[in-house]
Amino acid sequence: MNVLLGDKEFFKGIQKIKFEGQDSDNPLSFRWYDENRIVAGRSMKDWFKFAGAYWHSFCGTGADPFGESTHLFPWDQKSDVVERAKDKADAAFEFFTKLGLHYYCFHDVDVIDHSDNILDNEKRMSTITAYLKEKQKASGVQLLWGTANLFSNRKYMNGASTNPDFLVLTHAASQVKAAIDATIDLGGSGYTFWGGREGYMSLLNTNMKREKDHLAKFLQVARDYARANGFKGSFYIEPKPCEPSKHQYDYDAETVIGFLRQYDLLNDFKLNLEVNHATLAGHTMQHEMQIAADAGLLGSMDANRGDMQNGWDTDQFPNNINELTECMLILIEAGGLQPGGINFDAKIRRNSTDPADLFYAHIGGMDSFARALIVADQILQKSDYKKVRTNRYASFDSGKGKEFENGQLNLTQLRDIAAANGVPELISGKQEYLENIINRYI
Ligand code: XLS
Ligand code: NI
Ligand code: NI
Repeated sequence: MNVLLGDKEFFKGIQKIKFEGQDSDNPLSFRWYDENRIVAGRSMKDWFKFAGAYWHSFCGTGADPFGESTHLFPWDQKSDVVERAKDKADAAFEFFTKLGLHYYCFHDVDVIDHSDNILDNEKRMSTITAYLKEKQKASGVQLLWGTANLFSNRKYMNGASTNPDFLVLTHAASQVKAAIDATIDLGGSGYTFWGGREGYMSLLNTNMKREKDHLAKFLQVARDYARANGFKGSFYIEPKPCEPSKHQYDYDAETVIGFLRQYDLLNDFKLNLEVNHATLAGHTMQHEMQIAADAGLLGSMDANRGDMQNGWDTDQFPNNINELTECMLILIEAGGLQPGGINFDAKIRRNSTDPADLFYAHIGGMDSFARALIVADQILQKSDYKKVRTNRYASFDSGKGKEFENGQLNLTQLRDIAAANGVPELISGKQEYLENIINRYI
């Protein structure tokens, strides 16, 4: 008997997924992701710290506004709350172990059902935390980050920490406190805030300034509580512009950075960026990553992709090598995610109903990242991609350009330089040349 699986096995017939290389015909193998392979000075495992998302993989039933569940989970059958939660944990850890995921992430309500009773919920959370701790110990799988779901319960329909009703805010606080306790107890390296309903549906009934002040206060007290209780990890804000609210205060990376600066939270909070949220905000993921990296706040990442034809958060598994290669260029140049990893905040489709589908989805995502990392490393080592970009700014490297950068020239002096030097030449931005480099190394 396998000690990890005990007497139950949820993904029967699926063995540990191995790296078999590009020539393998086995769809249940990695073709690119070879966890110990060193790329740009670090193992793939360390670059990525891939994490499973409890909510999509073990709770997402496939139900949509038009239809009932299609994912009928064998771990969701028992009537006893704790027994059901343990079955789910068993299934989750069986999956993480078979796939070779060394990390996972959860919301409080993913790991165990919650009721309307705060005391009851605290008890439930500590019971399941003790169980998860055993599972972590037996498998070596670690908690990347924890979070509280402050958006599904009906009491949060007007927001959680930005709710106009103070009592609702206190309920959110009770959940965050218990989720932070669980995260600390499980040795989590991060704690995430995604503000699903922290925003508004209509400005007609909203005092935006007051709501943002409340959000900041809430983050401050959560931070203070966690630090006082020994949490050394990073807090993350996960930007998203809308959905479910019309407008969310954590709109995009730049907006969140401005907010963190305004409320003096930059020392404790970093960004957890998500691909599909970037595209919803009208950006590329590359844009969001570069903004965060430039601010030293590239903390963690939720991997997925949107649908080109639809404007919502479809959370599909990543498979676009071009897009990921551009992201990996930024990741390598930034020195990686600090201190987070890559969480598969992605869901298999409603009609993907074979137990193996969850494996295919993750294998595809992990292989896409691995291949993109290898390609990006080749580009950085072998091509003149970096040089082309650096050279565009050469006029600021010395002489008057350098003086300007150093703040040594005033507006009149700048005018005089223009008058003395004539009309600027047209200098190509070489976009297509650079785009071809990406494709060449793929
Ligand atoms: C929803 C978010 C959510 C967060 C965690 O769009 O991506 O899943 O990652 O609360
Ligand atoms: Ni997410
Ligand atoms: Ni999302």
